[in-house]
Amino acid sequence: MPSPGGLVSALTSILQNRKGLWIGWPGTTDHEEPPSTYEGIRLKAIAINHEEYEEFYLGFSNATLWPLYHDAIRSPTFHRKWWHTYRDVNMRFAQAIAESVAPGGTVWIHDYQLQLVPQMLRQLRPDVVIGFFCHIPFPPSELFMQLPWRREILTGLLGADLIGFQLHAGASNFSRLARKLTGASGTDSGLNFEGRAIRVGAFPISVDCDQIVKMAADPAIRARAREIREGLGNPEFLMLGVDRLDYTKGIQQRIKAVAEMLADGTLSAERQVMVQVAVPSRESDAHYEQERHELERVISGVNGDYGLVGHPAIHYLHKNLPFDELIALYLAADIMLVTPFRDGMNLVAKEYVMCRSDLTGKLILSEFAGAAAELRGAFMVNPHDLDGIKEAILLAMNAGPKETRDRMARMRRATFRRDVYDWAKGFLVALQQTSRKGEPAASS
Ligand code: GDG
Repeated sequence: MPSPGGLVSALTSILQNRKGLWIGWPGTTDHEEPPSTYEGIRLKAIAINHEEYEEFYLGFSNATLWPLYHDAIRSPTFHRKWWHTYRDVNMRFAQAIAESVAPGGTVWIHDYQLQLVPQMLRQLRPDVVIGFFCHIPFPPSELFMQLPWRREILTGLLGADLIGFQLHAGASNFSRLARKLTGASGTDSGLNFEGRAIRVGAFPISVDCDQIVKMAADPAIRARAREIREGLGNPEFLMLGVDRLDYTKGIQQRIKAVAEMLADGTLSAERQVMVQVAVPSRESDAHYEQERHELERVISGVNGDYGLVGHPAIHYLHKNLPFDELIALYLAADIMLVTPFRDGMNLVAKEYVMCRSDLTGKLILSEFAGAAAELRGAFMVNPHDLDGIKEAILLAMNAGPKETRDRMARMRRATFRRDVYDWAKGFLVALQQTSRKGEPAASS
């Protein structure tokens, strides 16, 4: 069952219109026959066995690259065996694509798990147009240089005609590293490598604005939002966090900030309630298991210390909710807390903003989320600064209707400017232009 987020919807409609083929790993190591179509799109499943799941997925993708690309918030682990399996699985993807793509066809490769595929595919099929998009931050040299296979990863990506990142910083980090380590020449937006011109750029992802606005106006979902508030005792302020349970998301930090405010009497469990949804993620990884245990220990401590009978201070849900329910929660929340230590974009922040058509609701946003570049109307925080988070909560609570409206209107304008369909179209148009240009980019 695919996740019902905006990314899947956007890619679904693009693939439907272009009669595309979706190649991917179905997310399980079971031997069950995977479906061959989804909403009229042809699917091609790449099988991954249990050992590859451990070494390619949990290992190299999520215990080496994920922490390294997120400011090394946890120490990245480097294992040669994981690297070999990452290479093997990337080759399997490249071969599957090479067998399926029409002559001169277009291939769009997504994310850090498949960074070697562009170059592998180019060797197998020099006729095809290749785009790559990195959904997570691309780290600066100081961090990336730790990677024992740094040159191979860069060369892998350089197989693409267009390499897209969420922000200019990612594009610039990548281009600089490519020039330093691979012999590529050029600028932050265009490189020459092995006689080919490669475009590098920022393509900030977004959400399906119209769909979210429509859902947020649905009377049944609005009634559910009221019911949620009533169920919580109609608090003065409802604070909400929605994240995959991931150590990069800064969930514990915001809980600690709320706990300190409960301790000093700025908040009380009866009047101000917090709801934290933590969606299960990468559960067989030890780091994630540890994060879950710590988070649950902190939350139960806060409830033990400051909750009252019938009024826990923090309502905690460790589950994947239907998207309707998420929209109802966004509608019910007065303050949305999005405090990652580092995040490529953060779609939750944009989804919240899209739900608030009456211009109520306040967003507290980490300056280290990609979304901070666009959502300038948020109450910005440094997620490492507990006092700063507390101050931002207080500022948000005390902001009057005019300030709240102005901030929300500004954030909605910024989000409406480019939805997820514009993002996908923008990338694909740039990809076609890049591949047609042919001549090498200007070198510096
Ligand atoms: C990666 C990058 C980048 C969450 N809980 C539920 C649920 N969700 C949906 C949200 C949102 C999506 O999951 C989460 O997206 P984020 O962007 O917040 O975070 P990551 O999962 O880390 O995504 C990130 C993104 O890729 C896209 O490029 O922004 O930086 O890390 O759409 O709505 N959906 C449902 N139930 C839930 O309980 N149905």
